[in-house]
Amino acid sequence: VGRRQSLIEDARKEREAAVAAAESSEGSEQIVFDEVDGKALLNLFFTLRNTKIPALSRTLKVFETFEVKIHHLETKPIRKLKDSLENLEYFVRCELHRADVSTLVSSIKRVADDVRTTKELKFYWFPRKIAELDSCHHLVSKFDPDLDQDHPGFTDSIYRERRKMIGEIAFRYKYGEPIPRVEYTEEEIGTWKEVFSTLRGLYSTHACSEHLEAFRLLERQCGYSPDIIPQLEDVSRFLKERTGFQLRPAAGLLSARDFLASLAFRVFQCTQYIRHASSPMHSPEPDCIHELLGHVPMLADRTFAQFSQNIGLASLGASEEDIEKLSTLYWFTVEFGLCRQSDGVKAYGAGLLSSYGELLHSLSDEPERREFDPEAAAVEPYQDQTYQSVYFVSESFKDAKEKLRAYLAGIKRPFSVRFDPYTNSIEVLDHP
Ligand code: HBI
Ligand code: NLE
Ligand code: FE
Repeated sequence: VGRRQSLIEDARKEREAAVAAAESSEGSEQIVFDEVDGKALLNLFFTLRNTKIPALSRTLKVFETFEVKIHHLETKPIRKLKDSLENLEYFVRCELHRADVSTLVSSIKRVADDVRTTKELKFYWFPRKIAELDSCHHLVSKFDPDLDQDHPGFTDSIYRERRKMIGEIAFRYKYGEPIPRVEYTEEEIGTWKEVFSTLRGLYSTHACSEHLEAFRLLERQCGYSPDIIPQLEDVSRFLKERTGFQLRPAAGLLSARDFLASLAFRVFQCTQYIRHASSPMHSPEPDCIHELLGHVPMLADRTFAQFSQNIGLASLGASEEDIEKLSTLYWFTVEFGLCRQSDGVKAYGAGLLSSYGELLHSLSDEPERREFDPEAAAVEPYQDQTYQSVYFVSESFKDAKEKLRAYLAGIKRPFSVRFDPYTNSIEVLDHP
């Protein structure tokens, strides 16, 4: 079972749990409406194409008769297939007694044409303030060492205990607090040292220039070295100064919706535990090696930071299908992206920069390399147990950012969002 399967299961659960998913009754004869405290909230659409002049006032009279409270009334030009004449469609959002709904609708049908009703177009809840990320830590059970028999830590009770302890930090964490420090054990530092030293040797030939540059800064300013596992609080402060990104502790693999939502606020959900000592060269799940060596240096780059935030903003309140596409896109760029540079193709994906096994594989003759195209990358099947067989190569971050922007602009949502950096909050602009 790949991560994709788990995401689908997760999506199904979320769908069931969600207060209401987008729903519309276009084309159906049925009357649909929302009910609140015995009142009906009705969205009514009609045209007056076959009726003569005082039609609108006659229609409104019907609303008056039923003592309907009109919340909103608007008109929109439409073109019906049958006649090429332009018509106006009326949209009325109103409130009335539940018992009057069907009589009202049939009375309207007598004076107006093309009458239809829709439910309120609802969308998934999403955080609008940065502190609301405190409720975005829904974990997926994938890769849980307690539940996954293939996890290298499954039979290691000491490792599992350790994961629980470190995970507790994330569950208790509230926005604004300093991230508690972890005193890593000798064995954990040993794992870090092995991975750090091997990767450090590969970066000059395999990592993109942006990663190399940030890595030098992290060594100088943040104590990156083979002997010390950096603390998230220190790294978070470093990033805040560079690009405004900050870290918050995560207990493991989060739902794609929660994970992506945090990016909208320039917050990166960061695991704090380390991979099992028995598999240093590759871990299928994120761990602090992956975050600190793969993600953090990239998030210190301005263009890349903006790229990441843009995916996050597009994910807010998005449909299940779009979340799936955005996380696949994230997978083939932020996690496993390659880019062309003056001295050849290099890695910028964090999943490559934190796994010496896959870093070597990605730039060898084995895998297929394709030109980055968001439309294609968003639907390319991927697996998360071992190395990828396909990688997407970008011209540059700027180019990738432009292509992504064009792709994201095509995603439909009944509203648009804007991040306000002064208040760290999301402004929502409703589309009629
Ligand atoms: N959660 N903590 C964490 N780290 C990730 O990298 C991560 C995640 N949840 C979902 C996820 N990545 C993928 O679905 C991305 O493709 C979005
Ligand atoms: N495979 C990566 C590593 O070993 O560091 C982690 C990928 C997390 C998505
Ligand atoms: Fe990652």
